[in-house]
Amino acid sequence: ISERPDILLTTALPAWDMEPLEAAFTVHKVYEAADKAAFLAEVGPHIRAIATGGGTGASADLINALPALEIITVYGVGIDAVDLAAARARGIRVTNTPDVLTDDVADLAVGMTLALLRKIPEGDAYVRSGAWGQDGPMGLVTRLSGKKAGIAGFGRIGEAIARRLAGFDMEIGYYNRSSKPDIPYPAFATPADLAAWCDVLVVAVAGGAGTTEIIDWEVLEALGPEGWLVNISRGTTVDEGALIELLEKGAIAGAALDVFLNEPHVDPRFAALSNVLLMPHHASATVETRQAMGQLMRDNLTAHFAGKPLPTPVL
Ligand code: 8YV
Repeated sequence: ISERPDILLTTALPAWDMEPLEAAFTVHKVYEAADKAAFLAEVGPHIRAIATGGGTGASADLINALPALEIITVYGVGIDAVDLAAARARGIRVTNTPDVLTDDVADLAVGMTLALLRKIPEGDAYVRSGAWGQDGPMGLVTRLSGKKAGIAGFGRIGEAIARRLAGFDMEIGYYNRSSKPDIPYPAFATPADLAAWCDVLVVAVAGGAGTTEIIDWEVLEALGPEGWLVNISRGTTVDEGALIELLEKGAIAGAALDVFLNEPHVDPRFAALSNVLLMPHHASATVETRQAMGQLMRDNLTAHFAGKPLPTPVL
């Protein structure tokens, strides 16, 4: 019998995480298995914990294939890919990595907003290609300051984005499903109301069934041809088909997206659009934040197996 509890790792982690994880646990890398079902049939009965990513999560099928499962630790703040009902039904604990990634996610939202309106990637390409010398100055772009930023989802990350965009002298408004009495910015009753008011709509809602396509055709139309969309939440929160159609017709000005419906396999129509800025789900992907996320995930595992209170429980 191993003294190191058996854990199922569903996603590759940096070496700085693997070393301490493998020192404390017997780590089974399901993502490396050629035959996942056979792998699970073999190691499944011993697995006491799942360590998983925000996008990968843990399905009911996976949870139910692991009879000794006690805890699911998510390397990410979003727990929408974990079947919480299946976990709850078996009394399985769930943890995530809130707070440690807030600043970096908010930074990327701001960076993408600036890059989108100021056309920073286009400017870089303009210099590199020699177009500047050949064709003269690049076309004019859009100012950020003085414009209205609408934050859809005013949790920790939404609030951090608002604080930063206020520093760029943007006017801030927000939509949140529950009221936020201490927030100094105007609240809007629906995402469509917020979209109709703002110039830049930043989506920072949690993913999951409750927010699926919360940014729908109506909201995008309300944003309008002078309006910009920024999404750092989940691909599911935006009606992607509607977004692409409206971008193609110029019915919204542009979009900066860090998340997509079928990521990492992004709808190829995005790449054909000139009014989008595309990022590979990178908002939390700094060395500093990823180290903190790995540490917090291990802290939750260690606390669980020591019978101590979990640092960041969801369930
Ligand atoms: C991912 C994220 O977890 O925190 C989240 O919810 O989406 C990201 O931080 C990251 O890609 C690792 O899976």
